[in-house]
Amino acid sequence: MSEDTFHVTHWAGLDLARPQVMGILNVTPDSFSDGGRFHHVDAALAQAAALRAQGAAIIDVGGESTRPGAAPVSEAEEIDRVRPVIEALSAEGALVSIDTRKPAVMEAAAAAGAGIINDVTGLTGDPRSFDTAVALGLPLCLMHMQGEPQTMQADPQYDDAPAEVFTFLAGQAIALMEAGVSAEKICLDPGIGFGKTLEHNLQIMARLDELVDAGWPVLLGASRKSFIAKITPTGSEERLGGSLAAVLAGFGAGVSLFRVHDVQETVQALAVADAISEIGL
Ligand code: 7PM
Repeated sequence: MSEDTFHVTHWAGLDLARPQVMGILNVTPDSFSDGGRFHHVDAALAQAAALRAQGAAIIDVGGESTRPGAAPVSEAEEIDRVRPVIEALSAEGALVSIDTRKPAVMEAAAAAGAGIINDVTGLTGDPRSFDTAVALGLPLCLMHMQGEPQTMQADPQYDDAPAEVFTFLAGQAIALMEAGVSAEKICLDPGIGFGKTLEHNLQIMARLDELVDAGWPVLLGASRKSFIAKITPTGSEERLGGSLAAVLAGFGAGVSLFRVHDVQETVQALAVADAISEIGL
C-alpha cells in the first residue's frame, strides 16, 4: 500500500479485521419491521439483550422512523423515546449507536452513554449537526441520502449513483478530518434505499469496493429493505435470504460493518464467509 493511502483497522473500539454486526433496535411506535412492539423500554431492553446474545457488537437505537412518508417526530419526543434505553444499555456495557439527524438528540444520547453517532443525513440534516458531532468527539457513521425521507423515493436522479454517493461521503469525511476528527472515528455508509431506485441500489452494491478503497471503514444497511422485494416480491418479514445475499456481497467487497435486523443469521453467514476467506487458496 502506498504512503498516501490509509486503511482504518479499528473503529469505535472494534477490530475490523473481522466483520462486525450492528443490531437494529427501533424505539418508534411505527417502525415497519417491529410494528411498534418494542417501543416500551422493557421490551426494547429485552430485544437488545437478544441482539447482543446473538453477536451484535453495536446496538443501533433509533427513535425516529425514516420510512418514506413517515410523520416527523419532535426533538423532545425523540429524546424521550431513546434516552432511557441508551442509559440502561450503556450501564450494561453495551456499545450503543444513536440513529438520529438531530443535534439535540446527538447531545442527549452522548450524555446518556451512546458511543457512536449514526446520522442518515451524513451530518447535513441540520446546520448544527456537523459542529455538534465534532464537539462530541464520538465515532461517527455518515450515511448518504438524496432528498428527504418524505419524498426521497419519488424520482431519485443520478448520472452515476455510486460515484456521486461515494464522492459525497468522502467529502464529508475529509471535512471532518479538516475539523480535527481522526480517520479512525469515521465510518461511511452508502444509504441503501435512501433516495435510490432499484438500479441505483444495485449499482452501489456492485461497486462497494471503490468506497472500501477510499480507506475509511464502510457500513452496509440493506436488511429487509424494499429493493429485495423489487427483485423477488416478499413482505418485510420475509427478506432474510435477500438480506444475507447483500451482506455477503458487501463482505466480498471489503465492507466491515453490517446493520441488520436478523443478527444471529447474519453473524453465522459472516462467520462462514470469513472462515472461507481466511483459509486462503
Ligand atoms: C422505516 C424505513 C424504518 C426505513 C426504518 C428504515 C439505515 C440507517 C436506517 C442504513 C444507517 C431501515 C431504515 N437505515 N442507518 N438507518 N444505514 N447507517 O431500514 O442503511 O432500518 S432506517
